[in-house]
Amino acid sequence: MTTPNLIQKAAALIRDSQNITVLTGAGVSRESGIPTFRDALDGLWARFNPQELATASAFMANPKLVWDFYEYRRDIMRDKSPNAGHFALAELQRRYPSLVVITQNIDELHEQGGSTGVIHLHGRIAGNKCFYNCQGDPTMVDVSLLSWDKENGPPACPHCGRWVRPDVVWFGEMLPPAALNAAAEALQVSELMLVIGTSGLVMPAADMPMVIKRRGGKAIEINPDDTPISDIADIKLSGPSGEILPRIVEALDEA
Ligand code: BV8
Repeated sequence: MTTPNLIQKAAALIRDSQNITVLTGAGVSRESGIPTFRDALDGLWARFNPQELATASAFMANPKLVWDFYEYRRDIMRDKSPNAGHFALAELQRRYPSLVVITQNIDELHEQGGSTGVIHLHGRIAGNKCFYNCQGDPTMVDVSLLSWDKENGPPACPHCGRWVRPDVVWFGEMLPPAALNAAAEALQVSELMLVIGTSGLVMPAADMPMVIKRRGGKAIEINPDDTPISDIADIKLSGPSGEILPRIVEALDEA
């Protein structure tokens, strides 16, 4: 449980910072009802390890299985709404317009909660593209315009007839250069990073708090559990982000 004076300390760090970066993971969407990436999958997906499904080799080996895995997750995400944590981050950005949200999440709840300029390191599940980017990287495909037999898995690219895939970054794939460059630019000038709802296991995102620390900056972690980032955080706020972030915003108004 996070004590009030830790919240006050976090608020003081925020007040003293000019360029704040925020790195979020699946935990920030947990209170919206979206299971985290490493939450146990349920139903017919319970026997799968998401990390093994989120790869190009798994998709090439069994395009229907991987396509259906993302359709399952899209169905879960479809009717979910931002939670108090997303709204609090948007309020923070209104007060500190130079604040940059860097997310590992493939949902768009930050945008729906009012955050702007969100950097998606791992893509967005709502988008699809040609697996071969046949018209250039990325060759986005609007599958709502296509009709295909869903029993066969992914639709065919309307340009080249080969597979369409979700517009997310799979393990072993490079992150989108534009997102990586935008994140690097933000990290270069940031004195403070809020690290929220990530297990800190996936590179290169998980190294970003260290980039800030190596430059003499500070890190605040918000997570009910301990992670590799907890060891380097200047302040560790243990608890759900949907509860802690609004308390931090409130504390900004106190003396
Ligand atoms: C790359 C999109 C260069 C898909 C994701 C061997 C071969 C190839 C690569 C590697 C290798 N060894 C290492 C690598 C690099 C690899 C990597 O880091 N692997 C790790 C696992 C060892 N990284 C990559 O491959 C990256 N690319 O490095 O390119 C390269 C290229 C070729 C070869 C080498 C290098 C690409 C990584 C992107 C993978 N795609 N997502 C999809 O979602 O299906 S990553 C996936 O994990 C998630 O989507 C998410 O983005 C990411 C991190 O997960 P979290 O967001 O942290 O979620 P998690 O469930 O883990 O944790 C949730 C946390 O929330 C927990 O701590 C929990 O306590 C907390 N929480 C719970 N409730 C709350 C809460 N917090 C706050 N409030 C709450 N209420």
